[in-house]
Amino acid sequence: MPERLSNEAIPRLSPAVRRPRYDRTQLRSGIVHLGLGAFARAHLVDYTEDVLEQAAAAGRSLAWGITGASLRHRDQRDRLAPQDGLYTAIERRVDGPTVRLYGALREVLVAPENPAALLEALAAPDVRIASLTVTEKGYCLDPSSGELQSDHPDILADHRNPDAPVSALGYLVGGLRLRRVRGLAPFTALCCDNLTGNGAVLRRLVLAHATGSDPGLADWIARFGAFPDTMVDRIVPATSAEDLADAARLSGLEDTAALAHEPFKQWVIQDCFVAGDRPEWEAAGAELVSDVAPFERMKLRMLNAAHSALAYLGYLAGHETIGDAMADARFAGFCGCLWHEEIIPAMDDLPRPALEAYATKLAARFANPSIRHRTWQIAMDGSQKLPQRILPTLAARAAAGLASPRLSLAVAAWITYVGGRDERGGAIDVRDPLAAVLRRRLDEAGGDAAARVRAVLSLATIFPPAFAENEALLAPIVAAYAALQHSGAAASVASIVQTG
Ligand code: CS2
Repeated sequence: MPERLSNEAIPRLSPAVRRPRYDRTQLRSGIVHLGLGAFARAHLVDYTEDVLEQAAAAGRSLAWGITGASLRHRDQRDRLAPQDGLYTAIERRVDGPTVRLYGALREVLVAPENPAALLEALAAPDVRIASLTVTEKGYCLDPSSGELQSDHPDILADHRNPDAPVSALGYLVGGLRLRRVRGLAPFTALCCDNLTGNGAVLRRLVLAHATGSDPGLADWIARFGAFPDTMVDRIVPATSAEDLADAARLSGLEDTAALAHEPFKQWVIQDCFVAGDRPEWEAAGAELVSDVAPFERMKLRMLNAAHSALAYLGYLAGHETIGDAMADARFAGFCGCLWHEEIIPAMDDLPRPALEAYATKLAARFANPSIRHRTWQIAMDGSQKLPQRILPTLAARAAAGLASPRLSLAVAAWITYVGGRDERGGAIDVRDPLAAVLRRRLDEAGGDAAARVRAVLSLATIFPPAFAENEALLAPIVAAYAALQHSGAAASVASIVQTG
């Protein structure tokens, strides 16, 4: 067993590993990040690590270190704390892997163990940004309307006990409350999740949450706070045993917090921070813009939509990863048609050549065989993802009188998936906050395809009110659903590639 990664062990890292080019002992936390999954550690931390290196090279202070916080589980902290917050990331390039050691993470908190410590961290004068990757469901919003679910158990718990919140929103509001009392400026709340208008949504949710307990605080946040929109992009699968073994082999040290990611990364950020105070992320390649919406629409409706479509259809057909699905010519062809025939034509406000070029790049990223991104992982939480990934394109096309056989098939595949049985009759481990509701509706609807589809599409928290009433939307989904039950995902996918 190799030595465990830690500050002391750094000299024994393999020389090939790129390591922090700054003095970690000088780091101060300027950012508190909520939701310390692999994505944030391969994206926010990656950009910030570059900023810290550049600050050190220029002789500036290291004021943008990161305090990470897990809102539920202790596992990230348990892996990272014995390693002094250090971890390595494997960049899985087509020409072979490279490894980088990240030092930007100063400490990791586990909110339920000590809520006051996280609230204090958020209220620290040095902290100017609270960033979040808590996944779609972490915002306690109604996916269809984007409004706060004020009867969500976590929100009710926050109101009962504001000094020991449960939700991410509760922590943001609690941290802002302390800052106001102490005469500090608010932090900028930086949403890094795949939601449409994510900054505006977060602002609305935070204000709704604060209004519920303290309208004066809500006014203060509305006046002085900032909630930039962002578009975040990097494919970072959940770490596998193989990733950990590769990290140990490549770095020479044991690292239980290692991760693997693709080479590509993109971050588009609306440049509106409290007092303009933010890291120079543009020096690390981020794009600071005044309007994120076109970037975000392109990413959610092309990358994430295709991801979800491939996840449900691929899973049903027995493909373990997106790469496996893309290695199947039927699925690669389907994905190409999905972009070129259905999604791109529905984004007529964006330049067609840029969208075509984007699709070509996405196809190559999805096909990267060294990225093992499981269809099952992406299939999680579909009820929270479809409303921003697939439904707007479907609705826009229907309004224009256009058929969308591939998007309809994707929705039908999701309905099949949440039904809980794969094509070989095996049980599917469906992870979704609405899994039980969806399953009940399907069971109650009986065996008729139209009744089953209608039972799901009439769920107002996911679908806009008119969705299930619109025959032009409903009928193709019912037909695709029936075809999936009859001939399976691979045949359904292949048939649409041919007739497209
Ligand atoms: C994926 C995303 O899990 C999912 O739903 O679609 O995590 C995707 O990999 C990222 O958004 C890529 O930036």
